[in-house]
Amino acid sequence: MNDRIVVGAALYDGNRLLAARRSAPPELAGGWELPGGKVEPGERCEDALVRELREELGVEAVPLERVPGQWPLPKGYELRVWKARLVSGEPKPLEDHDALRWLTPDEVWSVDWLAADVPAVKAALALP
Ligand code: 9L3
Ligand code: MG
Repeated sequence: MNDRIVVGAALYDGNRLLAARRSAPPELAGGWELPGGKVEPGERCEDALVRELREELGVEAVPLERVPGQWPLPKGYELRVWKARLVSGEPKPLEDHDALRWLTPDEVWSVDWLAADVPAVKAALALP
């Protein structure tokens, strides 16, 4: 069962990592995250990731390897992250975000990541 799993994408353009600023809910607004969202009942995590990137950013992407680890979220949810490759489209903040940034390696820690995303981003950056 993929109950209470949230998937996030470490989406790269060369060495730049995409960060998305949440516009909702109010308690998370302004925080930056790896784009993604809740896995639906019966849905595979990788399928959820593709669906979320389509809905939130208007892009087609393919999941690559899973980033080792999982990180606790409120309400018993858990964040899992996949590296992902952009196939087509230019990401736009269509849903739940009000800004996007492609961060170079020296800019990665210049945004205010959500708490769960800090270790997730560290783990993603640690991958070759
Ligand atoms: N969340 C945290 N980091 C992330 C993502 C994609 C999501 N990288 C948290 C925010 C919400 C919950 O997970 O509390 C569900 O996310 P969404 O379905 O509202 O995107
Ligand atoms: Mg989301």
